[in-house]
Amino acid sequence: MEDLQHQVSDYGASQIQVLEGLEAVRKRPSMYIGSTDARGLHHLISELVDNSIDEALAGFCDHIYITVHPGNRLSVRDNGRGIPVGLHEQTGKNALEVALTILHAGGKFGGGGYKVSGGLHGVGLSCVNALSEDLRVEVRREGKVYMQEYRRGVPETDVAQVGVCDEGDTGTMITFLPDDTVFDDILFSFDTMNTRFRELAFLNAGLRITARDEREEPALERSYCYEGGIRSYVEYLNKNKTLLHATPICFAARREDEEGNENASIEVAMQYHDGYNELVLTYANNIHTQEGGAHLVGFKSALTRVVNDYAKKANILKEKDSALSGDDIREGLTAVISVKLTDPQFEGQTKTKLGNADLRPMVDGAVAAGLLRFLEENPSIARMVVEKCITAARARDAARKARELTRRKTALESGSLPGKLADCSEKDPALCELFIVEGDSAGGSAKMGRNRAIQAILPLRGKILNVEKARADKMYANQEIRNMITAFGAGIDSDFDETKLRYHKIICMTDADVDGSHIRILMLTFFYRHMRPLIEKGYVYIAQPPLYQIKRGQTEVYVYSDAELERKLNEIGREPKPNIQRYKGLGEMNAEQLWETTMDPDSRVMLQVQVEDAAEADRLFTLLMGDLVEPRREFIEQNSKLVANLDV
Ligand code: 0RA
Repeated sequence: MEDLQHQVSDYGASQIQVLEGLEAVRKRPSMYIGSTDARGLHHLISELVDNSIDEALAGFCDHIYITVHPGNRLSVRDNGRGIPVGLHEQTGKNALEVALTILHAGGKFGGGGYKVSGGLHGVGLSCVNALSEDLRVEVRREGKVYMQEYRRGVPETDVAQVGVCDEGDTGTMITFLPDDTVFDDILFSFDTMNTRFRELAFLNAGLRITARDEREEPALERSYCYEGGIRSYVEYLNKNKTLLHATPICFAARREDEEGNENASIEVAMQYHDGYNELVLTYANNIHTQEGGAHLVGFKSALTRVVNDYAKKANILKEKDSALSGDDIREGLTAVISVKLTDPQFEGQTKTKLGNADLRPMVDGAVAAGLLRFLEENPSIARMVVEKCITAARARDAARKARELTRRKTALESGSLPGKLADCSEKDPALCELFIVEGDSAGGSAKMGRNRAIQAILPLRGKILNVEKARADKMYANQEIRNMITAFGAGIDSDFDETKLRYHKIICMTDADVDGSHIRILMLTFFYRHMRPLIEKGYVYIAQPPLYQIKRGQTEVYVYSDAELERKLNEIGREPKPNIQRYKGLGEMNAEQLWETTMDPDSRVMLQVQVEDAAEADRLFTLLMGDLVEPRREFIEQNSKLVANLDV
């Protein structure tokens, strides 16, 4: 009797804890999933998929299915062992219910092994449950099918057996509807999720991830599985590049503790191309370590040391020459470093810097040994790589001189701004906007139509230099580029200083045609490659001039897309026939029209450029600006997609 009472009161206490826990998540969702915008919404998918990935890392699951159902209900299913079902001693509840209601319980009982969900994402299943209008979990284990349903994190039913299945048919399926009273919008983006699924498939060789979008008719399906793992990832990233060697160079190593249990594994794949950009992506337990850390430091130090040693030994670099810098050696390099470890330490501002110091010598050792061997076994490739590094060093030298010249010149001209710039009178950068306008004639209208207090205009003549195909020294010599650098006032490359930026809105205003979109891409490429904080911090915008003017009598309305034209015409009626004018260029609008439709802060529509994913952005810019003409044309034809791809 006493015992029973004890149990009952324990149960009561744990029940209250659960409700308090989930209530906390619902009250402050951003504390648990970062935000309640599109990013937070997609975080819910990661929470579930990460648990299934953990099951894959443990070696029990090789296929994950994600389905978006009509109405934005989403399910994640895997063929792992299935979340345990049965009495959970500590709480007296079903273990499955515990996994779904106790914060951080999700995939964590068991211990040991590599875990994604132990990293940033560790808030688990219960968090998704708390933020779902409804959720249903189905587990297949030991020939039985179990099910439980929830509303906003509260059980609607007990865990119950609802059927039977084959003994070998095991797994977990979770289906949920995000709570529309929590999220700004519950629209899942199939593109956004697939970018992550592809990345996860690269990082976990052999794992298959299949995604279906059943909101479309017919349904869309994408399936990702790469037997080559990160080797395939590097091949994918380098797809539209001209390569210096046919296949990526790969290294791997593992480490065990005293009992012989593996506690760390590292994998590296790298490949040089003939371009100028460096792309080194690092991961720890499948989490993109944006701030780098021990694994990146180990890789860089080994690479710099080994290439210098080899270059001297092979007498390509002479005794008197100065050593090649790490930057020179990484020019034109694409690399992926993926480490998995049992106790990842995430540090840094965004908790994406790997802290485990012991990983540094481990990665250094594996890369040094593997790379030296590769260079010695492939002397002709080795010579090409070293010569490319030497050229990079010379170009960097020339660029530095050119940059110093630009800087000195600016100083001599006593801070003078480009002659073509029509500046604004306001001095507080937070209030200032700079329109970069295609063509002198549109520039003229913009100058006349603007609000002089806060809006500055910089006209650009013709196409600007394609920086993707020019080394830095040539870039600094280009007048249009120099005008932008001086107008922005914040410097460039390693000198870039955001605090000196003269405008907090930099707005690309180009025609709504193929040339306009090309110029816009050239500008964005320049910003992305040489003033990346501009894009990362959201200072760059794309103006949206209207496509049509509809006029009837004294009324004029502007519309910005074909779909909107259709809608507007239905709204106002087609009789008497309105006059529809299609704008081909900004130059066709007078100053007043340009202000009214595109520049007036109170009524304009602008797109903010955001690049969330470095890998995708790099691929995109290579694709757009690189040597291969075919994919570029295809891209320009579907230009509207750029916006979607850049997530603006
Ligand atoms: C803990 C123990 C066991 C499986 C899981 C967690 C598990 C959790 C999730 C979440 C999504 N899919 C999952 N698959 C498995 C297995 C315990 C055992 O069978 O020995």
